[in-house]
Amino acid sequence: AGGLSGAPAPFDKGDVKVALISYISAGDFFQAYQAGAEAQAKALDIDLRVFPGRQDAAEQREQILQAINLGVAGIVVDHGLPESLSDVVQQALDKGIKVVAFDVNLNNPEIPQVEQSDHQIAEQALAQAVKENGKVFNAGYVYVAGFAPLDRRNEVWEKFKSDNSGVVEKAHFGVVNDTTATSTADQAKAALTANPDISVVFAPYDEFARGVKLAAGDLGVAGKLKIYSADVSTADIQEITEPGSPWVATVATNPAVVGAVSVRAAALQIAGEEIPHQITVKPTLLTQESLRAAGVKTIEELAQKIPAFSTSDAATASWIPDKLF
Ligand code: SR1
Repeated sequence: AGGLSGAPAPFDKGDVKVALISYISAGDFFQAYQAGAEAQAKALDIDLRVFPGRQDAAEQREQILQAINLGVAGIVVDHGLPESLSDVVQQALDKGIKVVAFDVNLNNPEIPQVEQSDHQIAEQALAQAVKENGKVFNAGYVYVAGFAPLDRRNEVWEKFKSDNSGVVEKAHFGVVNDTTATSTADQAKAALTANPDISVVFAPYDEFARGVKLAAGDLGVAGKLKIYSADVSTADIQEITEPGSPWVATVATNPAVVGAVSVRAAALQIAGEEIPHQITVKPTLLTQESLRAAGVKTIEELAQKIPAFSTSDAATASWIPDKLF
């Protein structure tokens, strides 16, 4: 505590309270997102109050009310169900609290939206699938409706299928819960057993991809399957690059960078500075081949090789330290 010299009020005095309210906390992506938010908060001398997400809409609403009562200056809402959040978020705005949304469509002009360019994530993953498999293949698709990033990726999948009549979706499955990978693996086993002609699975969330890989390994079909995903973590890199892995490509940002950008967006608003309504962190295609060739084993090593994995120019200002990783 003590504030940042040269920063605008209230950051010049320090100890600015901000809440991070997540809908999901389990899994690599959300843990890294939170770690990035915490690192950025520390660098800004923000007192970040983290409310863990348990996929519980009622609890997330309650947490927003708790944050309002704590007297926070800003709230970052990370995922969630818009219909259960809009009224409580409006209560926060009415009290002068600044709100930033990551991957949840709160449809409010006062709330900037942070996202990872989900259309690009899906487009790049599917372009790689075509590069490696051609335009004629039987596919499995992992999708759960109602999550803004997955819904945006789904728009691309639907267009891809209508543009490529040789791509046949033989099975659609997926679940998001506190054990997404293993629950998805159970469904993938059933889908792959019922449809042994599936050669490509589009699984645009790393927990989905991990589940499909687990199922393929258990069924002994990893050698005839290719999985294309979103997201990356150190554990994902290990799973993608291990010998015989069917997980051949992912398109990803560094989730820690996205967490840091979300906190910076809140800080800029609290300081009264203008920020764009849409704040996008661009993803990068990571293929199994390129990761193996580069000998990259961790997300930190990736950050050393790919500048976009160590920082983003989104939501920056001269007074905000942004070299965190
Ligand atoms: C259940 S939504 C999961 C997605 O949220 C983030 O956008 C990550 O990229 C992840 O794929």
